[in-house]
Amino acid sequence: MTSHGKTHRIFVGTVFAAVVLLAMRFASAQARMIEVTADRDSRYKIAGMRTPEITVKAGEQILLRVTARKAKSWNRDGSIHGFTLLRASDRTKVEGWDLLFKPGKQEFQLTAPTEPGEYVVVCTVICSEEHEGMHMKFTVLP
Ligand SMILES: [Cu+2]
Repeated sequence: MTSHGKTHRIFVGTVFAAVVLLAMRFASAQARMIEVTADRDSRYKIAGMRTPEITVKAGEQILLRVTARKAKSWNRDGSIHGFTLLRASDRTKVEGWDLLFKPGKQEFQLTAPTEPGEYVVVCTVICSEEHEGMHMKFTVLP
């Protein structure tokens, strides 16, 4: 191979790597981050909100960053809280939004429902006698 050909290949390789890096940055910048604590008192918490609730746009990419803390009881598989999205109207589950949390920090890449409306997040782990109260409002805007 001529040195010119080699230089050209290095140049093309560098440009390709730069484009991939830019695309990755763009993709991660596009996802909206939502931080939730699933706490030891069997409550969801969101910083700055007295009553936690989530509002997203239909079809939006979401990065859900969760901190989970053990309450009084947990599942045999080690899950300490759940996070399942239900349609408020008929309490049916939204596909892809049936999550289980382990202790500590974890992240989920999710896509918001495409149908605008009212939803509710519920905990699916019997995490304490307060478990029934572990829910929050979730709104999908058009
Ligand atoms: Cu819970």
